[in-house]
Amino acid sequence: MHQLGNDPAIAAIGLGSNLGDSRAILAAAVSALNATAGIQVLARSHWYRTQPIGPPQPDYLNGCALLQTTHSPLSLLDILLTVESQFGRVRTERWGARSLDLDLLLYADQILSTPTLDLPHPRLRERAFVLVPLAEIAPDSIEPVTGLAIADLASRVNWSGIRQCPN
Ligand code: PH2
Ligand code: MG
Ligand code: MG
Repeated sequence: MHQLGNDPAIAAIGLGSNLGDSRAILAAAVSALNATAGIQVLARSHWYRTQPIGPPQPDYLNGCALLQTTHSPLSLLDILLTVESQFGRVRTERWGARSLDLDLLLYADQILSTPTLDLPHPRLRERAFVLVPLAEIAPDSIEPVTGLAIADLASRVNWSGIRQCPN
C-alpha cells in the first residue's frame, strides 16, 4: 500500500551527557532514535570529552548524528525530548549538568523561529563541542543563516578543551 507521510529530510542533532554513565547513555539514545518509526540514523561522530560551558559542572561527552526522517521539525523535537526523559533527564538549572541532552541543530536547509524551536540551533555557530563532531560527519553541510559550510565554521572556533575519545 502507498505509504503516507512527508518526504524524508536530513537532520543533524547534537548529543551531550555529563551525569551517569555518559558513554552508555549516548549509545543507547542513538539506538532508541534509530528504533523510532520515521527515523534512520545515517551517521554518528566519535564521542568527544569537552570542557563545560556555563556553570561549574563535570566535563561532557558530546557527539553528533545525522538522521533521515519523515517527521516535521517540531515532531522530531518532541521525539528528542521524549528520549531525553526516557534516559532520566530532569530539567533544573539552565545549562546545568544533565544525563542526556539532544539538540536539533539543522533540519535540511530550514530557517525557523518558533517559541519552542529555532533552526538552525542559535548557538551552533559558536560552539566547538558541536561544530567539531558535526564537521566529522557533515563537513559540507551549509549552515543556512551564514551560508558557510560546517567545516568552515569549525575552523573558526577554539578547539582547546575538545578531545576525541577512542571508539
Ligand atoms: N551543553 C550545555 C551547556 N554547556 N558544555 C559542553 N561542553 N557540552 C554541552 O553539551 C553543553 C555545555 C547546554 O545544553
Ligand atoms: Mg544543549
Ligand atoms: Mg537541549
